[in-house]
Amino acid sequence: MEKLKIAIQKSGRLSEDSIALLKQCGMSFSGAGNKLIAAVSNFPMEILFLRDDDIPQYVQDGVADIGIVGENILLETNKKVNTTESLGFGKCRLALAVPRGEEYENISYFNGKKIATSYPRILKSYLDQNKIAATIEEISGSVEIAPGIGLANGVFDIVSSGSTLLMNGLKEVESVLQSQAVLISNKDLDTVKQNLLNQLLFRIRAVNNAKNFKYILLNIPTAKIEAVKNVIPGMKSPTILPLAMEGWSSLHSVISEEDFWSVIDQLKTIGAEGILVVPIEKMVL
Ligand code: PRT
Ligand code: ZN
Repeated sequence: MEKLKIAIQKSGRLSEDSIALLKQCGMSFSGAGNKLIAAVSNFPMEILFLRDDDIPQYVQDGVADIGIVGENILLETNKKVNTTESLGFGKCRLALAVPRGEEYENISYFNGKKIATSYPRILKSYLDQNKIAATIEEISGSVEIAPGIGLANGVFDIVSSGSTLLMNGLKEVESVLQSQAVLISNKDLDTVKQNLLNQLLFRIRAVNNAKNFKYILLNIPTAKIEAVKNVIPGMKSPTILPLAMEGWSSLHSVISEEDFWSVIDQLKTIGAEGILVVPIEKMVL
């Protein structure tokens, strides 16, 4: 039987979330981290553990059918693959930074300057777009130390919390690209593999939808049900059950994580009691 081969990062910032996502999608496997390949026992799938930089190439060449990789790597390697789904983890940005003491007004600062980066392709296209003539110094790691040792005037690197820049006396001056982990796929999957990919996508969406919502249960005076309905956005039709206590009902619904705290506050004001909020494991819409 044909198997869908998925490439994920062997060990690094995307590994844990990639493995967790596959497990939440019901994939049963072991040996992650110390093997090159793991077989999934309950789905026609094989997992290849690779360096993130190599994943787009492997997917383009069909050594892997699909892969999980950061958009930063996908854009930099510029391979011909389909971007199938954004996964919502591994979020970061690619940014330009300069020594904290520098006076910086706008991007023209970089004219005639030298910028150290591991992302020369993305940087070049950004500089070209902005008509900036700067020298790109390509280095493969520890980019943030380049200005301190006199190798460059600024850096173009991944930032997430900003603490690496801070520790190296740098300040972010331009945020160039937002990135997150994405599912990529080979452009010529046969129908069997395309079908398997569709099944996986169905599961990924159910898992990721669920992450954005909570199940809420609360007790409310029956007379206040209309008011509650107005507070919970997007609620089609809540489940309402009478409580043993006269004049009170139990209301069940789904609310989005984003609205969570403001909704809870309003519900309390309306008179809701015994509010329970429960995580949802899967959500099929
Ligand atoms: O060994 P392999 O080549 O597979 O791994 P790697 O070392 O090249 O990559 P890894 O594991 O560091 O990152 C994998 C992917 O995670 C990246 O390609 C991004 O898509 C994503 N990601 C998310 C990050 C970060 N957040 C991040 N903070 N990748 C790197 N960083 C580094 C950054 O380079 C900088 O040194 O963390 C530092 C900045 O972090 P803050 O929080 O101090 O700003
Ligand atoms: Zn890498």
